[in-house]
Amino acid sequence: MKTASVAMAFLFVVCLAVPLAGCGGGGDGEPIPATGKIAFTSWRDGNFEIYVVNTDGSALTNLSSNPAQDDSAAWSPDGSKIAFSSNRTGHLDIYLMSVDGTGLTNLTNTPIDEDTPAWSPDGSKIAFSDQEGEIYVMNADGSSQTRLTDNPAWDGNPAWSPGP
Ligand SMILES: [Ca+2]
Ligand SMILES: [Ca+2]
Repeated sequence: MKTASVAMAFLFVVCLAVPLAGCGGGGDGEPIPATGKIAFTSWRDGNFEIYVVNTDGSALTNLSSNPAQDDSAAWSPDGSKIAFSSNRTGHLDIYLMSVDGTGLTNLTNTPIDEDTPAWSPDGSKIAFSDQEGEIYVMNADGSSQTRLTDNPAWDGNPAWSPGP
């Protein structure tokens, strides 16, 4: 019991000292940890917007600032970008922006609705669903959109596994 306690204490100290060496991710081949912010959707300015806030509640920032519906924020694994859905062209598309709200890119740009982006762990691909209730995957630059399901029932809300 005592040995286990000492071992746990040692592990705790090691994790504090070298947080990138394998205790919390970020080592070789691992995704860099998120930047300590929470992205969420808010109606506080009269329409859906993507906001980010620090985990202590400070530095609340509206990243989308558009009268359209902006929703379903998803951080890239390296913490540098946010994928989200917006209907600013009249239909929902999957967009990408930097974490400061710049560099907005429409990844899907189709006349039907796409929503609920989900990143692959390596950040190279994004899964999403469309208004027909099918699941798709594409490269993170919007290329090679591929439908994964073909079912008369509704399929949605994709979630990517962290490992193989
Ligand atoms: Ca909006
Ligand atoms: Ca679309």
